[in-house]
Amino acid sequence: MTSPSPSPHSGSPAPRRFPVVVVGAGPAGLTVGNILRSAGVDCLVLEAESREFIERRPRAGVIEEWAVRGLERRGLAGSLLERAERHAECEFRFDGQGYRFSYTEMTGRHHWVYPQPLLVSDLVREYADVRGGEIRFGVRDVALHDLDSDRPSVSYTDPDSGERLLVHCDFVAGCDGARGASRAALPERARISRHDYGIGWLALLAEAPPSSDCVLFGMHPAGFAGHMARSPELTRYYLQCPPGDDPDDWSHERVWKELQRRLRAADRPPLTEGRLVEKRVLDMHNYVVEPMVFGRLFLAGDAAHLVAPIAAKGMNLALNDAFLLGDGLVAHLTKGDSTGLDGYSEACLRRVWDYEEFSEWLSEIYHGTSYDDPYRSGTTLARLRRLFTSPAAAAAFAEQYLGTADAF
Ligand code: RFL
Repeated sequence: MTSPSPSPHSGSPAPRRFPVVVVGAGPAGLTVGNILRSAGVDCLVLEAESREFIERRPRAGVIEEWAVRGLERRGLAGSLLERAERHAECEFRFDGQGYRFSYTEMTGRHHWVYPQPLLVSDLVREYADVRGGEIRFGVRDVALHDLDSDRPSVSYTDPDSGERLLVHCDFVAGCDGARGASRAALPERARISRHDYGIGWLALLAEAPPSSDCVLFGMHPAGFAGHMARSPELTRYYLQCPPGDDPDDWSHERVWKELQRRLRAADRPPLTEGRLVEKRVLDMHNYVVEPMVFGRLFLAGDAAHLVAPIAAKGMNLALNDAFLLGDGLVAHLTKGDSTGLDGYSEACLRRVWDYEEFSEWLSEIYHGTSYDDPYRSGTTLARLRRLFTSPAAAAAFAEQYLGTADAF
């Protein structure tokens, strides 16, 4: 598991020192950076890609209300509150009918739709341009050192000079996603649990206005299809496909024919079609790294756990980790209170495992009718109908869909 890391070399400029080095400028890393800066704690964010790239990379769009409130409390939700759409319902389509599920009517809570690139742009601007945080884009070969000591360090290759630079710190926040340097630096004692769904999703982004005012889930014998608004001009769609399928086998015509078929419902207009600007196959899997702390390395977001986009939870988990880690680091570094850092891993993992379980449960709902197995189809349809006939089942679904359980 531990891979050899390029060592900082002795001819390089004198090492710099920061209380915290944050690796990765996604939602997790930038939120941690912003929390530190607003408390006057210095940190350095190291990002492998360019600023332009991370501000455009399309991904998530659904943010839960508790996460919006968490951003708002930390002064990070200004644009989001002005521009994001609030959703109150989702719709399940099966057996040729559409069934509306009004979660806001039931709970008073919403889902917010705000594309991840907009959130990342807001967070970078706030961190670098407003709060004066240091950030290096385009860094290469980031390596973490001496994580089990109280003098950890991070080295990287500067993209301009090509020099290998070393930064000493007290803590490393590993926020560099599923394939970053933090995962590569995990020690043997890390336990990684992985679940493969054995299915693929063709993830699509269409230059087309949303075809409904809410998220659509289509359960069809040919496979799942999903519709999620991203903006008035952009819509994300998903099509279940075999894992490892080649996106090039999915022509424009084939995609739209299949989406129209799987999302068709009586009394609903056909989907509005448009140019496909993203088309990639995701092999659906989850993993959890336990614990989320190794010496002075604190993992957050996808670096610690992946949850397939089935329930739109990944960015929400990343934000939850970032709130806990940012607050914990501030308390430790400014007041000597280490309660938050000591309980960090356990506190994050409670929500992580809950969302992992919900993702599995929802996967059976989405995919259960597509296995050419009449028994599995029968139980899946029974589960679906129960959401519309049993108030207790509906309330349990709404709580997990919105992430509002008190237990966290
Ligand atoms: P990110 O966003 O991957 O950011 C990690 C950053 O680290 C950089 N990096 C490195 N930097 C330095 N050195 C290295 N060695 C590095 N290696 C990587 C990367 O360039 C990047 O900038 O992780 P973070 O911050 O943990 O955030 C996680 C979320 O991005 C992710 O969970 C969500 O996108 C998942 N997800 C969704 N989550 C939701 O909550 N709601 C949704 O609606 C939703 N939809 C989705 C999604 C993920 C999707 N894909 C692409 C799997 C839809 C899709 C299609």
